[in-house]
Amino acid sequence: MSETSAGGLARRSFSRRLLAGSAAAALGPSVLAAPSAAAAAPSVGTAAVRRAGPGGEVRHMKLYAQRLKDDQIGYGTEKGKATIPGPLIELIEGDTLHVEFENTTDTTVSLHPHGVDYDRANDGTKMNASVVEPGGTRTYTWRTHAPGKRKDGTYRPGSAGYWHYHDHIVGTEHGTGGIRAGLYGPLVVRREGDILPDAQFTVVFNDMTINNLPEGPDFTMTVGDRVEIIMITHGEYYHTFHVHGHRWADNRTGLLEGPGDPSRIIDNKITGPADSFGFQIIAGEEAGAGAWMYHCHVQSHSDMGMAGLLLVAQPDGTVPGHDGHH
Ligand SMILES: [Cu+2]
Repeated sequence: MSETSAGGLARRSFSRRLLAGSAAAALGPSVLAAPSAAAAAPSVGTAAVRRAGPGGEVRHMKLYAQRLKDDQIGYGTEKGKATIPGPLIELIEGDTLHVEFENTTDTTVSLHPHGVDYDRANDGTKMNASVVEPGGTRTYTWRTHAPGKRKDGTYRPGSAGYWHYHDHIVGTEHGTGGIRAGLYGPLVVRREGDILPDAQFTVVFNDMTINNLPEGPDFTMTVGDRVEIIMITHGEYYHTFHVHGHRWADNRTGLLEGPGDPSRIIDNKITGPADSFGFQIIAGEEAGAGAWMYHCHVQSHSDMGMAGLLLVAQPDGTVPGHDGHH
């Protein structure tokens, strides 16, 4: 469908089938929008940013494990609507989340989070007797906390970060088969005052796939949008994550705190199994509208399909230099 890139390079490895449906699924629903996010309209290209309100809420959600086509398995917030990656779960430091998890598959599955606080009963492992048999339901409880000082005067980190969750029992007691099949998803914990994005996309390097697709999904946005990328790696390999035309700060939020913030600015980051990070960009800032690649920069990996596009549209919806299928 698309013949050449702006640079004239044959888009051999980018001749992709249209993956609009998959891309939409990859975005996933933001199941737990931050409280202050609901009120204000997205402030695209304006001076005002929206910020996370205070934490401390007790939240509840339903999550289902479901078999999908081609031996894949996914998590979803509604029965029959599982996606790979699973739904984006967002919390603010201080929040508690109760996940009522139902296993609609024919195999024992579980839910194991990274980054948040949980006790043995919520570990999601066979060892700690917290897996879910076929047809079973279990409520997992995750807690989070703000940073503070311990009694001994040392500093205790908060829970904020770009984290993720995954199965820990399908195939092996490490969930190797479940992760391979698609049982994983993003988990974002914000600190009160963190800047909220207009749009969010999750990219998971899983073995040699992105989001269990043979070629990476494309993500559509408009110039000036504050876009959050949540990047997770699973599987057997190390990768490097690179975005064209945009850069970010290599710190917790991916954003600079001020002109003196010493965080290194990068556009490429090495990432290994179970690593996760995230950042925000202003779509097309300095680069302009266009089709901007994101890809693994291990050359053989990108050549084999570990690449997709950030389709940064102009306000009229067109993407200059792109074939216009979107
Ligand atoms: Cu790679």
